[in-house]
Amino acid sequence: EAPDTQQELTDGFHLVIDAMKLNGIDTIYNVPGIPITDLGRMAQAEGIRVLSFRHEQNAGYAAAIAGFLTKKPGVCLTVSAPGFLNGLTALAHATTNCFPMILVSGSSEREIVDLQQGDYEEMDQLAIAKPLCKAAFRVLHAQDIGIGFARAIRAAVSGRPGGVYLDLPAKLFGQVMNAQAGAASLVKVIDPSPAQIPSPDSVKRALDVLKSAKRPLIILGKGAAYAQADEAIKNFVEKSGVPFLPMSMAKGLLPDLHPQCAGAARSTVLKDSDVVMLIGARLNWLLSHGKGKSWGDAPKKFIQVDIEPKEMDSNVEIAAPVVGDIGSVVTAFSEAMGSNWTKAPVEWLSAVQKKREDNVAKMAPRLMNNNSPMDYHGALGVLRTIIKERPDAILVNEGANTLDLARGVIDMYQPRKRLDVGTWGVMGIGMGSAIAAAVETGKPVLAIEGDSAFGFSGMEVETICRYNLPICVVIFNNDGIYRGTDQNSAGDDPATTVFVKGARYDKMMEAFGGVGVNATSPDELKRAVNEAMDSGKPTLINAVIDPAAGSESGRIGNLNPQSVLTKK
Ligand code: OXT
Ligand code: MG
Repeated sequence: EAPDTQQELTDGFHLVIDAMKLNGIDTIYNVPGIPITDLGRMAQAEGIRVLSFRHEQNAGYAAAIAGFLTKKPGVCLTVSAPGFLNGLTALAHATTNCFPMILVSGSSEREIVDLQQGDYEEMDQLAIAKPLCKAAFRVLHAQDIGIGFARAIRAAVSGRPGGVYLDLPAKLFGQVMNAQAGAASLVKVIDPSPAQIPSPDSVKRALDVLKSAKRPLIILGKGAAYAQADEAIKNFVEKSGVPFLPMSMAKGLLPDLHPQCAGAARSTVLKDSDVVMLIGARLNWLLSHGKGKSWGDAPKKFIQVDIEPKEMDSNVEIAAPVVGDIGSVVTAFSEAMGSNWTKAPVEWLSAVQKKREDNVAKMAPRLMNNNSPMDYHGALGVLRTIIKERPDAILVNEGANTLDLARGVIDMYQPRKRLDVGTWGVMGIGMGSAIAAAVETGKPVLAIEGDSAFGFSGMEVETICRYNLPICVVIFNNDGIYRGTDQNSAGDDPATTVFVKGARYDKMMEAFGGVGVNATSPDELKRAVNEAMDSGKPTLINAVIDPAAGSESGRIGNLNPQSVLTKK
């Protein structure tokens, strides 16, 4: 009798796996350990791709960017307390950036945790996760696993996407129940992020404001890239004839070389525009909150397209708020514009194009710089050509100077190909993002990393080698944070912002069987990157950059607090 009964039972492990499979979750980014080691093993055996990382934060950043790339929640799986905490930064990052992600964490026994009796890895994880994510749930009974996952998935992707925490206490995995009842308890989430159609009044109001403009501007944020409404956005932007400014991760949504692109005329369009339409972009610090010096003195009207009503009027008055999903909104705009919409004034577009050409011309000679050691522009000049020749490759980018200069120098040609530090400017997204990009898209990845930035996730080069992923990491090695030339004026310790001089990061890659290259000139760099992109072999290139080349905090040095007492 025993074997038959066994066959009719299922358990928490399998219900978790079945719930994910039923909802199309095919990849898990994790670090194994008690109580989720077997869950990972079993999930792998059941056909889910389970990628094991060296640190949960990197697995979490991978899940977060997987959510951005796919519009499905990226799943990160961690062990209790310390593993959970390691994953939490990424969960908060996902929430801040509006990426759908679920942090699934094993946890210790409720009865012991709640009485604070000192369980193995004791922590009230649900309470700690709550303020850092969009929603947090705990499942105590096997029959609720289906509902628990359904709620987590819907919370992550509906409305404004974000991070969700799902707490699974160890005991849950071993709970058994009737297999048929178990299967019936699972929930397939129907239409997880329903279209949100904007009200016709709001569409009309927005177009009336846009029509009244003499110098209109469209700002495309990463929300617009996330929407995967690429054609609809392109149609609207082209029909309007309005110059557009892509935020960092919206670069390539329309190509940077598009005649309406104002990326290389940023200061001018912010200052001189009279009507600004924000599409999936927020008026946060990256846009100087929509006010102050960078926005000029002339009066300005804002139109804002966002799925989150609370985003409106966050920093300045929004003359025309349009609440809806971006695909539905821009489609409604194009329809309401009809066939005889008057495009934005050509004098304005010409003025923007003139400024753009001036800036591009100013930069051009610097990109040819063949110095050794390299400076940023010389090194980025060759990488820019490589992306031009391989527009479907994914570019991952972090650092300070390495980030800010690469953003300006490297043109993007396709949507969702540029992945970077996001809203928080967080160092450490590099290897997790690169791994998820390779896994989710199958495309080659070029990760351009400051030497400091790389250090936050560097151990994952082993992960890259282990899964043999087509990732080429280029480290802009200038011996430190911002610059490698700081001196400690008061003792023998190295200055706080410098690293070992002449470090050879390429050797790290060789330790795990990948290809390591030390590149000291733009020519060497070009050859090595092309080789890596052609071969698809895990590669790390130590690009030797002049330690004096960078500037403090890259383009955002103004954010460092200053006192008259310490002013140099
Ligand atoms: O129009 P104007 O004339 O103004 O010109 C603009 C454009 O029009 C023009 N442009 C072009 N010209 C010609 N051709 C082309 N194609 C072109 N395209 C544009 O160029 C200018 C500039 O354009 P841009 O960049 O668009 O405009 P701007 O004014 O810069 O925009 C403002 C911002 C705010 C939108 C933009 O700057 C931005 O997006 N910035 C993001 C900055 C950011 O997030 N930085 C990361 C954080 S910095 C710091 O915090 C660091 N830390 C601390 C730390 C962090 N972050 N995290 C954690 C977990 N712990 C600690 C650390 C440790 S950075 C860092 C490490 C740094 O060292 P590394 O070794 O890694 O890096 P290196 O510096 O290389 O050594
Ligand atoms: Mg550096």
